[in-house]
Amino acid sequence: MVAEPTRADKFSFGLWTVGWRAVDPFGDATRPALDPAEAVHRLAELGAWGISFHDDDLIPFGSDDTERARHIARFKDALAQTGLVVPMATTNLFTHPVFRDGALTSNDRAVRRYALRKVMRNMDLAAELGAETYVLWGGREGSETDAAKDVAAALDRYREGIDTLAQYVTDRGYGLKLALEPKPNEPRGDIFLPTIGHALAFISQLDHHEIVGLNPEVGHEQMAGLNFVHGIGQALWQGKLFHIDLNGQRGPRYDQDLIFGHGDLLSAFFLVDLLEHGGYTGPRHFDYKPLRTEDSTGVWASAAANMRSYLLLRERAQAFRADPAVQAALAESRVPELSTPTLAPGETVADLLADSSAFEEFDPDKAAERGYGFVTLSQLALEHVLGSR
Ligand SMILES: [Mn+2]
Repeated sequence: MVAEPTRADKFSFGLWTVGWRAVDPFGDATRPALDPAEAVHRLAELGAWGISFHDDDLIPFGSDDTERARHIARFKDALAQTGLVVPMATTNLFTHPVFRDGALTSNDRAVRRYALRKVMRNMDLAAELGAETYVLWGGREGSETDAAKDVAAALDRYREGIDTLAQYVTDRGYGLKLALEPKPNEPRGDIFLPTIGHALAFISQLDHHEIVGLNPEVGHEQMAGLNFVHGIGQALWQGKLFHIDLNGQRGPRYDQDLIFGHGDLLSAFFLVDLLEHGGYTGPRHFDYKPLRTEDSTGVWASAAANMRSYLLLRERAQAFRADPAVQAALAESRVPELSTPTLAPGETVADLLADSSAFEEFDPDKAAERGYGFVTLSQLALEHVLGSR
């Protein structure tokens, strides 16, 4: 019996997910606009804990101050009525044509200055609503032709932009941490900071690197053909998994934003296992798109499906870890042995060189004879996912 979602599960959704009207490059909207206040109420009824938003999701672009205040007040009322929280907010730096060549890395300096101000304005609202994380997805930061961009200059401006925003957060005393979201392409032909690895390396170059981490998305790494579980493993290892976007993707193609678990199911299983047992305590945030085929009934069914998929996989991961056959297989595969340091406590390079058992007497042919038993382990995982154990 799988538990129903509760606030303790920390499930959150982007306002733009359930609110997606299903406009795609080939077709018009298939669904009416969703009132943000209704989104808050429906998600709360389904057992969600949080909601996130881009500035323009909540306050239509171009609203005057009076309209802006009205939209914010209605949203705050809905939050107060339901108890839903705002763990994260972000900025739309991609829809308006002014961002056609990017925002923080646009060749046009005036656009870069405007983009910084647009982010800062929404950071004020994020802090007011109690958000802990501010996400920056640079969807338009990139190019279609290598003639268009001086990459070193673009990275200089990207670094300047992120450091300026981090300085703003610090000066204002906001508790916000910044989380960069990598993506390899779409909408730009090639996007800067395309993968978790690129973004981690970029963060190491920032003055304010301590408050800047990552918001990796399942589908974005899989679009690049990469192993998302390994990427998340490294982000956790470097203390940089500030937030996560859960969804589904089937291989390197356009950004599908499927329901979590509806893409690479085994990867989703190992991801949940890692998040639940690897020390991640942040939001379980869904960034997906309800299928364009669906009406509003299907939208809410898809929101519930994301949470149920996660809970089912969490239950399966717990059963996998508790299974004595799995524990025996892990030991047989020497998985725990990888946690033993290669050098003994206090052992020096000289000690290693003096240890004839490590080299002179070591028999590589003998050591090569034994298999690792990973097939058994992998099959046990599959059987747990399929519910046969
Ligand atoms: Mn996506």
